[in-house]
Amino acid sequence: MKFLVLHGPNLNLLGKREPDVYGSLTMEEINQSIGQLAAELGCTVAFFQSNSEGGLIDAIQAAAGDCDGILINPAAYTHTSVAIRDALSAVQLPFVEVHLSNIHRREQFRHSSFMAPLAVGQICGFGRDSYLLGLRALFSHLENRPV
Ligand code: CA2
Repeated sequence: MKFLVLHGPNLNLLGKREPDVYGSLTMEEINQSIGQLAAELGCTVAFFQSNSEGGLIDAIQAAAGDCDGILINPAAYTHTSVAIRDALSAVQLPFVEVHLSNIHRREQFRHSSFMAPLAVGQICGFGRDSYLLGLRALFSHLENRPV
């Protein structure tokens, strides 16, 4: 099984700015943990980060036919992007939406997600563990899926 791990805008700054909100781990360190878990589970992961909507959409489209599912933190685009939602809907790949912070206990504008209604599920508030829990959930979802 192969998964695409997608990071949205500004997540490349993790560990370098605002550690009080998003923690002190860098995106590379989070990716390393995801890679370790993937090896334990026996699956493969590919990583991609973009600060642009188009970059993320191109990656989602390219995942069709190449990946079995997507683990995505759309970052601020969660709350704004119909285009990313449409791309996820078009490729018909199961995906899990993850967030480092608990978006539901933050500002009102972060409470809604254009992607969540299409997702297998959403995990937020656990920092790096949101990604690890998300990968486990996506993996189990696909393993248990009746053929
Ligand atoms: O909690 C999350 O994972 C978010 O997706 C992070 C987004 C935010 O817009 C969402 O509402 C929740 C922001 C990512 C920005 O990342 C930064 C990292 C370091 C310094 C500044 C921003």
